[in-house]
Amino acid sequence: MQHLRTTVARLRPITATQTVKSQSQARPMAVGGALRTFEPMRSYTTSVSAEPFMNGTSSNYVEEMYYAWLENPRSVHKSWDIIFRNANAGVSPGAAYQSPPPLGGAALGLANAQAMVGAQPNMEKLVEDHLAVQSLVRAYQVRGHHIAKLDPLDIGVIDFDESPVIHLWGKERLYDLTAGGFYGLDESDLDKVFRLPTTTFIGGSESVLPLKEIISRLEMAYCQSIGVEFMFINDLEQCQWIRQKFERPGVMQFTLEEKRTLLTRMVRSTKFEEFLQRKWSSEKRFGLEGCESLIPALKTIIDKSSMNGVESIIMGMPHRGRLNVLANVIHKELDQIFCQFDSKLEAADEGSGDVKYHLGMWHRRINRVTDRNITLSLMANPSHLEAVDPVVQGKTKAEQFYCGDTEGKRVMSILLHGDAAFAGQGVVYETFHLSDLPSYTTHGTVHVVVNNQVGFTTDPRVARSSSYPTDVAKVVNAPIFHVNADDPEAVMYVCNVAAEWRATFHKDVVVDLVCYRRNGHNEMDEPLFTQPLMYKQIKKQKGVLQKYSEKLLAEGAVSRQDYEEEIAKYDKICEEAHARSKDEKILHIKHWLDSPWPGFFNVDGQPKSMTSLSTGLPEEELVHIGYIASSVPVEDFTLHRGLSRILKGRTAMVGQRRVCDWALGEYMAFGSLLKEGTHIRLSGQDVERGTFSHRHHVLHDQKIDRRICIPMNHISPNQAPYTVCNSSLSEYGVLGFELGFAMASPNALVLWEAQFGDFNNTAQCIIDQFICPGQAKWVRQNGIVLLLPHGMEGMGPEHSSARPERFLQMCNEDPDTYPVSEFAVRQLYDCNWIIVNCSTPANYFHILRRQILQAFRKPLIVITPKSLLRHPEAKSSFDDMLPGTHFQRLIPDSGPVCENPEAVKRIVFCTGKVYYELTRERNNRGNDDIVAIARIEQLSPFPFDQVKVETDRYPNADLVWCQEEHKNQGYYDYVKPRLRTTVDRTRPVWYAGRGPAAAPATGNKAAHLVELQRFLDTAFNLDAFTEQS
Ligand SMILES: Cc1ncc(C[n+]2csc(CCOP(=O)(O)OP(=O)(O)O)c2C)c(N)n1
Ligand SMILES: [Mg+2]
Repeated sequence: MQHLRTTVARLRPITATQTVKSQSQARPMAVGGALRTFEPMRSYTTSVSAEPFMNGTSSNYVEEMYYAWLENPRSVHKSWDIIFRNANAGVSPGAAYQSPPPLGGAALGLANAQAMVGAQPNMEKLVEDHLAVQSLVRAYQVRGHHIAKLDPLDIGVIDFDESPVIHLWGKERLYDLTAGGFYGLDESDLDKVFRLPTTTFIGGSESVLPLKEIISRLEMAYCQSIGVEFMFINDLEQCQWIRQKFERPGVMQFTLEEKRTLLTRMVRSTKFEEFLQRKWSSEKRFGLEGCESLIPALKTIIDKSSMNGVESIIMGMPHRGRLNVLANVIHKELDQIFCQFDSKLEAADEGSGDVKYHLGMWHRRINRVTDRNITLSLMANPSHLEAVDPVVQGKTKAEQFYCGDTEGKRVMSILLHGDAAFAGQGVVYETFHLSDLPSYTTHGTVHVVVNNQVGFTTDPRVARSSSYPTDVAKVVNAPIFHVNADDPEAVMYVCNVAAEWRATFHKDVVVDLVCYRRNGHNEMDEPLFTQPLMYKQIKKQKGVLQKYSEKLLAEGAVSRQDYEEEIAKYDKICEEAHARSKDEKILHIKHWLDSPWPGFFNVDGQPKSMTSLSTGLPEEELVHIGYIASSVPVEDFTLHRGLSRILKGRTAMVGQRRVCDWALGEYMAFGSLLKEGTHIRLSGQDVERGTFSHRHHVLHDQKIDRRICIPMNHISPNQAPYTVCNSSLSEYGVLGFELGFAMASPNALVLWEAQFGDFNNTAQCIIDQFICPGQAKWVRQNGIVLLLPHGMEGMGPEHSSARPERFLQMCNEDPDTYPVSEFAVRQLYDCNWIIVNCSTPANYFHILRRQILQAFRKPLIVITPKSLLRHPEAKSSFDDMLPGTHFQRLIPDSGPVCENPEAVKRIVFCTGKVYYELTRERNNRGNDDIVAIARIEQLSPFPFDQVKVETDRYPNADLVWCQEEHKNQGYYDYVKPRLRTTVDRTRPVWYAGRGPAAAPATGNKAAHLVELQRFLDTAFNLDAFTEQS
């Protein structure tokens, strides 16, 4: 909250009124050359507002126009000019309107108007005073939050230098008033009665109030423990809604029952941390001390949302207060939490697990306030702050999708943030930008910021350039409710409003809990090293529970005995759970699962089958889907001619040649899975057409704007829906979102395609923190598919490499051990992810189908081609896709080398597109009987068994790994030790490829071609390695 550049003095808005006033003070305004005077009292607030069209939201519009007219009468339409002149001239209500003067009669009309502007001298002052009141109201609405008492420490982390916080009735403010700085109102006006504008609700049932009362009510609404930021919202209905919520007199009153519930929640929140501190004083837990009201805040949002019909809430949050949220919001058994502090617990599940303040949780229970079922899940997350935000959104979207909740009425998300992370992490912005996109919206998220005014050891003044940590939310017009977290009733109030806002408008909203952090970043840290003054103040600060209980005791809302009993009761609960936790000898990470998949596994949590099924399809089905892919299955649709040609080409491939190209292979896989009931969601930048204009899953009518056709949704009447969506230009946010979507159900094929593979690195955190180790850390599987276009095609260093080396480097397989178990399935089950680089459309088709047909889920990384999309040889016959066929982990050479394998001098192993360059070169050289080429299609898990078949088949051949990527990139470092392990280190493995380099590819096309030819020469030169051997 530093740099609050606007101050109380700056409560004065820069409005037309102000400009008018300064101008009118400098010199009287002229209308049509004559001096402008004003009629008394009949002005704007009376006669104009009595015009029949001056009601509801139109009055705001008219109001703006009136300001503009005051500044320059010519800036509005003539008819309005006349209305305002007449109104000012005291024409009776309803009579101010006159038809505009005829063209050419301007002079006459003006003369009349001048005559109508009577000589009633007090009018100007009256109008100005009313406008001043209106400006005052607006000033509080816009900037009241600048002087609200938001900081429990009152140490002004916000830069209040130029902003004397002055109470209205204090001398300074009166001075301010009498100095003429307050819109021209002065002390003598305080008892005058003013009509309230329609843009305020402070009057309740009153339409007029004395100025003193107006100011007092505005102070109550906008300058106490709540600071409301909303006037930037460009929707009048929404602004009015918020005004009502905070301005209506008496809105912040609570029943005795509500106060007691709030106190109980505060007791639990506070005493939970105290209990942990007592028992494990030297353990890190990232406690909530200083923001204990977070717990009642969340519970209020949940209660209110449950009341509004929400049945499932998906939450994401960072470290701070996480254990408390698990215990007191999600209701994780306390003994399960406490036993996490026992370092002697043995891990029972597979995987390496995670620290206690990262684990997730899923729990269905009855909401006590509403008596309705509610499911709460807290997503497991890595340390990387805010990374979980898009994942939560994706999972929420998926749950909404699967239960047909198209408006977000039954499923919603809550995201918690730290102040420093919310302001600093770009993924927050990326996530906000998904919030209103048709295929990504979750229909409103409630964001809660634990704003303890520090990030680790860093002050806000050096951590962000915005006034508040929450400014990022303004990009989506989300209202922001700042609240002093030491005022639990105010916290409860804003949380209620936030939940109602979400239920009413289905848009994001932010609650900024302004608080402090009683301890260091964690319980071991010494905060005085870096925040000495802040922590001197914190040491003096009474705890919020103490303050609130004193308030309720003083009010008589609770008795001391009841209060003490409540504390004792919770203490007992904690002690008993602690005793039980000592019996726990084994840590079950499965108990911390955030996304169970009921029915997918057998009762022991194992896959229902470990066999490898054929992924082929009957010919009729291939033909049927192929024809859908070649057609426009709706009437009267005008297709682009170029696209008609493409579809015709597909028809020919299906009907005459029985072959698939890449796009058709993908179509066959998608179409068949949809037909079998699997939902498919393909998301990424420009995926609908395909970056390389090969896919065309969404057809656009060339004559009717926005009329589209998705043939994939016309495959069969009972098929599952197909979602294909161009995403926002984000990788981190969108990949996180799709990962979350894939988490919700195993029965969906969720794919994210990078525009070019290299862009995956802006989503690195999702890949490194979630996709690669997700199962190991959180025992949850995920079948997300990443399609990463890749290939050295002379396009320069960018757009060439999907960085396969990075994915391969993160595989959990041991390169030095030849696996003994059954390969095809067991290896897949044991791996952390699958990495493939298919060289044929048929293999691509099979891998996509296998992803769903296998009985467990693993992330699949597909290194996809670019030039192969149209390569004449990169076509597959239907024969390779029929029943009985399946994904080929390795494609052996089936040419002349098979006739006399003993005579083969070399096996060149390769993967992906370079295969076609190798075969072309081999044909040119005519040595296809002595050099075999084998394609490794599944890089990870490595097909040791099938590689062994090849190396055994050609006992006299040397082994070469050939790749088009540079030596320190691509696959070489991954493949070499595995090849060596396969041949038991009896034969060397030679390298043919580009040399090591810093960049993925040269920017020079000629150099690219020279490099290509050079490594092809090496690959086929049988003497190339003699000197090295
Ligand atoms: C992406 C990322 N960068 C850095 C860190 C290291 N880190 C952990 S907590 C923290 C400070 C967070 O401050 P804030 O968001 O205000 O939350 P608080 O700890 O104050 O509750 C930092 C920098 C991290 N966890 N994630
Ligand atoms: Mg912080």
